[in-house]
Formats: sequence, structure tokens, C-alpha cells
Amino acid sequence: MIIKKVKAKKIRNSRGEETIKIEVKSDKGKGEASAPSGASKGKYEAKDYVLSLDECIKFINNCKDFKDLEINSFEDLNKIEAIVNKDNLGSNPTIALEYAVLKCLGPLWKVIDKTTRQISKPLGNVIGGGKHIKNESHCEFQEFLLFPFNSKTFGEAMNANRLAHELVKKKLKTMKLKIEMTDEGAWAPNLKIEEILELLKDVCLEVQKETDIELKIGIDIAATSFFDGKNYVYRDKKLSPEEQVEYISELIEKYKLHYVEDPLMEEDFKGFAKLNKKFGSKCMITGDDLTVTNLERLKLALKSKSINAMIIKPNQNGSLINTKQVIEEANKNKLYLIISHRSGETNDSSISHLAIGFKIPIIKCGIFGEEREVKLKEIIKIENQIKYGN
Ligand code: 2PG
Ligand code: MG
Repeated sequence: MIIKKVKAKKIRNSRGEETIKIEVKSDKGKGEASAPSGASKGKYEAKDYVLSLDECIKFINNCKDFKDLEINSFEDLNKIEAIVNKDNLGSNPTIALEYAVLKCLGPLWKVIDKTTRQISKPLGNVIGGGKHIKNESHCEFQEFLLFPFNSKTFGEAMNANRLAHELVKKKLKTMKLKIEMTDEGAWAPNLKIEEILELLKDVCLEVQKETDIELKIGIDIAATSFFDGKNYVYRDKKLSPEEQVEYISELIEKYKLHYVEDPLMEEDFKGFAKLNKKFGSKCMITGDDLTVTNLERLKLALKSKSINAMIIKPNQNGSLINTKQVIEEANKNKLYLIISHRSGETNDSSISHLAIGFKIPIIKCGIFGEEREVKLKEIIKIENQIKYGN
């Protein structure tokens, strides 16, 4: 495939922030993609924009080096990264450009691996707080998530999560609570952590009664966001790092948590390791801000046995080539992988294709809202293509 034209422009994400969209025209076909942005960013994430968004757009639109560049495979992305990369423009222009270029070669999942048959499962954000809501008086934990454990198809899993999302709203109404939403389309009730988990326990039972799908509960604590340098600061208590490990241990046991992301702040490899040692056989102890889709951080986490699961966010890394290396290293070390949306999302569904192409078992995404649903529906589309070839 020969690149004919690359065009960048400004769009807005689901939070109303400006971000980049890139269109690539080639002799074979077109590709377009855009980049998301996080609110609870890890300290070690690649910078999303090194130059201003306007400067990035100008650079791409005036660059003569793309024209007639030949790209035939994922590996050829190194030709793109020689022109645009996380160091000169930033991670967002780079990944959007890389997605768009690969899409010129056909459906992205097929470009990555057309032999794959594995369909990911959704991990859906149903209730939230932390940095994903404006109202700081709400719950410190960023996300309460549901995982349809025994679903057979993606559609079945998605519907179970959607039913749970509806049931939570009904319960909040009955409780006469104000109905608010997080950036990711999850409910944001002003309830205590334990009250939320109790409510979810009931909702999971109701969903199981109706659908036979067993929903397991997970949490993204995003603990860095309420760590003051010494303690984890809750509305009603302050916990030392040791006490935080104890508290999270209690929650894992009491609510049979299946998934726990960033339970401690982003430097505390040892604290993660304590939880992983205790619960690693039955709960995914997951690094996000800890590992930031970065090979060096992953190696540190492996060395200290901090995690058994890891979030993959391509724009945390800033290069699709390096993201693939991180995925390979994590697979080699038998970590569970979870590919994830960001809180500020666009209608781009490239991560759904990456989930399938790289055989990533779980996709973490919101349950409700256009920018979230487009990613879930894309997986169903790919599932059908794989099953029925259409
Ligand atoms: C997270 C993400 C996505 P953000 O912490 O896992 O849910 O949030 O994009 O704000 O970093
Ligand atoms: Mg997270």
C-alpha cells in the first residue's frame, strides 16, 4: 500500500476536550482514527502532546515525508515512527496516525492477526467516582466494574452488563439518590464504598436470576488520586499504606472481588506484591498507573511480583510497535491482559480491533454512551466476521 495523503484535524472527545483525528488516503483504501485522553493519568505515561495540538496538526498537514511511503504490515509502522513519534509530537498524534495507516490495509484486527479466533470479554464500568466526577464529595474509588464470567458470546456479556447498569439506576431512584454520571457513563451515587458493593452484590444476583450470567465484581481504585504522599485520604478516614493493604484485603474477601486495579499508589510495587501474594490465585491484581503500558515498568512489576494482570492503553505508551512488545512480554510471563478505553473517549474503535488482533482476553470499557457502545458493538461485528465470515 502506498500512502497518498495524510490529513489531521481537531475534534472533541466525550469530555469536550480537543483532540486529534487523522485521515490517511492510500492507493488501496482509506483509514481514519482519533485519540482519547485520560483524567487519572499515571506519572510515567508518555506525554499525549509534546507540541500543542495546533502545532501537531500543522506538522502533519505540512509534512512531505508521508507521500509515497510504502506500508505493507504492522512492522512497517517503524517508517511512520521515523517521522512522527511520542518524542517529537506526542503519544496521541502517533497512535492515531498508526491506527489510520494500518486501517488502509484492511480491518485492523486482520492486519494484526487474521488467524485469531479468540473473542475478548467486556469488563464494564457501572458505578464510579474519584477523578471521573466533578463532585469531589463522592466516592474515592474511581470505578466499580462488572465481569460476565460465564457468558458465551460478547453480545450476551454486553447485555448482562447493560441490564446491571439499568438495575443500578432503578435502585438509586428507589433510594431517592441524585442521579449523576461519571465521565465514562457510570452512575455516580453519593454512597460509601461498602454501600456500593452491597448494592452491586444484589444487582449481580438479580442479573443472574434473569439471564444465568454470573457477574463478578471488580474495582479500579486509582489509589494515586487520593494518596497525599503519606496516607490514603478517604472522606471518613486516613489509611497508611499498610492499612490500605489490609482494607483492600478485607474488601476482596468480603465481596469476592475478581478484579482489583491500582489498589496502591503508582510507586508502591511492594504493596501490590503483598496483595498479589495473598490473592493472586483468585483475583486479578492489576497494574495501570503502576505499569503505564511501559516495558521497563512492566519488568519492575514482574521482578517484584507485584501483579498478575495488566492494563494495556496504547496512548499511555505512545507507540504501537512498543505496545506490541509490552503485550508479548506480559504474555510470556502469563499475565492477564486487559485493553482499556480512556475516560475522555472518541468514537474510534481501534482498541476493539487490538483486543481481537492481539488476543487480549478482556476489554475494559464503559457500558453506556455513544463513545463506549461503539467499541462494544465493534467487537460483536468482528465476532460475527470471525464466526460467519461476513
Ligand atoms: C483508568 C482510566 C480508564 P483515565 O484509570 O483505568 O477507565 O481512566 O482514562 O482517566 O486514566
Ligand atoms: Mg485505571
